[in-house]
Amino acid sequence: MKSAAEHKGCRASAKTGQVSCGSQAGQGDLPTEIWEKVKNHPCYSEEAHHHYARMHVAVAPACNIQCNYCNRKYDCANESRPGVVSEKLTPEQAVRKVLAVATAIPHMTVLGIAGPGDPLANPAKTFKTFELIAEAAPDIKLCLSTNGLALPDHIDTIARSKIDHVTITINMIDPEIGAKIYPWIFFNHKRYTGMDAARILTDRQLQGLEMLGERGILCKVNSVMIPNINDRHLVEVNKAVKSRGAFLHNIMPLISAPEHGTVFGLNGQRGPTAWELKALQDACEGETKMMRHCRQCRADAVGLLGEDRSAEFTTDQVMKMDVQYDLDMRKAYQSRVERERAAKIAAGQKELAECAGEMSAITLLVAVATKGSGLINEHFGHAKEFQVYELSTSGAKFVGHRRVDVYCQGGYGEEDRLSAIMGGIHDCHAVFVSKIGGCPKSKLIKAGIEPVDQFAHEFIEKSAIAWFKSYLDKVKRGEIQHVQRGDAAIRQGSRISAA
Ligand code: CLF
Ligand code: SF4
Repeated sequence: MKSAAEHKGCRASAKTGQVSCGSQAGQGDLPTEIWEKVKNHPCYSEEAHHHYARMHVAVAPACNIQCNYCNRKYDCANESRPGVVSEKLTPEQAVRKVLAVATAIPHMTVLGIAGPGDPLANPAKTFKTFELIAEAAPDIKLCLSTNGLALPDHIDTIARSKIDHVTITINMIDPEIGAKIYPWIFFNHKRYTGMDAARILTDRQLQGLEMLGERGILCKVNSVMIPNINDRHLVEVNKAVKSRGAFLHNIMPLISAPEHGTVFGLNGQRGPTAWELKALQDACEGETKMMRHCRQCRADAVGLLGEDRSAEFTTDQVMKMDVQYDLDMRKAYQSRVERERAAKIAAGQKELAECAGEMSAITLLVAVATKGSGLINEHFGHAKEFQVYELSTSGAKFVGHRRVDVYCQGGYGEEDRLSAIMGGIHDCHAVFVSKIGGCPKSKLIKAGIEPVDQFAHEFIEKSAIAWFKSYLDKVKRGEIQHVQRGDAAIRQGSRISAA
C-alpha cells in the first residue's frame, strides 16, 4: 500500500510509453499487484473508465452524520449529485440485480455500495450484500464508500470481505472548518455538534485511512470543494491523506442549488467554477494522484461513468429478467475490450511520436462528445456531457467533464440549452463531435470554439493530438493567433431522472 501511495503517476510510462498522469497512471507506473487492482476499475483508473462500467446497489439508507450539502430525501451527496434518489434494496434483491447487470453488461467490473446514506451506518445490510455478491459473482470487484465515522470499527470485517477498494469523504482536517460543513454527528449513542463533532469525525477518518493502508486495502479520498469554506484548505487535506497512504484524491465540485433543499443550497453557497476546480486539482497533483473523471453518480448508478442505465434495472424489471451469470462469456467480452483498449493506446502513442521534438508553450483545452470506448462517437446535439482534455506537446490529458442538458429536442435545438452548453465549454478552443448541425456550428464558431467533426468515430487522444499539431502549425504560419479562453460554468441544477 505504501509503495502505491508513494508512487505518483507521471506523464509517460517507462515500460509502455503511455501518456499517463494522476489516475491516468498506466501499467508501467504502478507495482503489479496495485495495477491488477486498478486496471479495470473505472474510478481508480481514468483510462479504464472509457471501457469498464460500475454499478451501485442502494442497500444503506441510514446515515450517522449531517453534511450541509445533503438533503436526506435524496442519496448521499458524498458520491452522488444532490437531487437524485434511488430505489432501496434488500441484500437479496441487490444480488439479483448485480447478476442481472453482470449478464447484460459484461464490462461491468465493479460493484459499489455508496448509499443512499452511509454504508457503515448500515453495516449488517452492507456486509451481507458484499458477502452474497462475492459468492455469486466472484470476478466482480467490491468497492465501498463511506464518510469514515464508523470506519475504524469495521476494518477487520472489510479486510475479511474481499473489499479491495474503499473511499472516504474527507472535506477537512481542521475542526473549525469542519464545523461549517457538519452541523452534527451521531457517535457512540450520542449526538455531537460544532467543533466537537468535527474533531471526532476528522480523527476517525484519518485513523480509518491509516488502518486501511496497514491492511493493503486501496483507499481513495473524496473531497467536496466548497468555495470560501474549504477550497484553500483542501491543499492541506491532500497532504494529510497522502502521508497516510491514500492512493488517489478526488476533489469534486460542490453542486448546490436552492431546489436541493440543503443548508448550502438555501443559503446561496456557490460551487466552484471549472477554472477554480482545475486550479485546485493541478495544485494538488504535485502531491498525489488526482481523480478528475468522477461523475458524482447516484447510489443506484449502473453503466459507464457518464452514462446511467439504472432505469433499465428497476426491481420490477430485474425480477422479469432471465439472469444467467456466465463467467466465461464475461471474460471473452472483456478480452475484446482489452484489444480495443490496446489499439486506442497504440494509436495515441503513434500520433504523439510524430510530435517528438515539437516545442511549444501552448496548452489548451478541448471538449469531446463520446459515448465511450475512447471514441469520438456522439453527436453534439445528443451529448449529455463533454469530456475535457488538456493538449500540449506532451500529449492529451483528461482533465474533467462538463455535464450539459441535451441540445437536440426531437429534431430541433433549444436556444437556451445551446447558451448553457457553450457556457459549460467556454474555456475550450474546440469541440470534437461525430456530427453537428449548421446552427450550433455557426454559433460555436462565433463564440471562438471550433467545431471539429472530421475525426468522427476515431480514437479521442489520437485525434486530439493530430488536431493540436495542425493548430500549432497554423499558429507558426501566422494563420491564427493563439489566445487564452476564459472560465466555464459547472452545471448546478438537479436532475431527478437518470443522468
Ligand atoms: Fe462506486 Fe465510488 Fe466505488 Fe466508484 S463511484 S463506490 S469508487 S465504484 Fe466513482 Fe461515482 Fe465518482 Fe464515486 S464516479 S461518485 S468516485
Ligand atoms: Fe448525506 Fe452522505 Fe453526508 Fe450522510 S454522509 S449526510 S448521506 S452526504
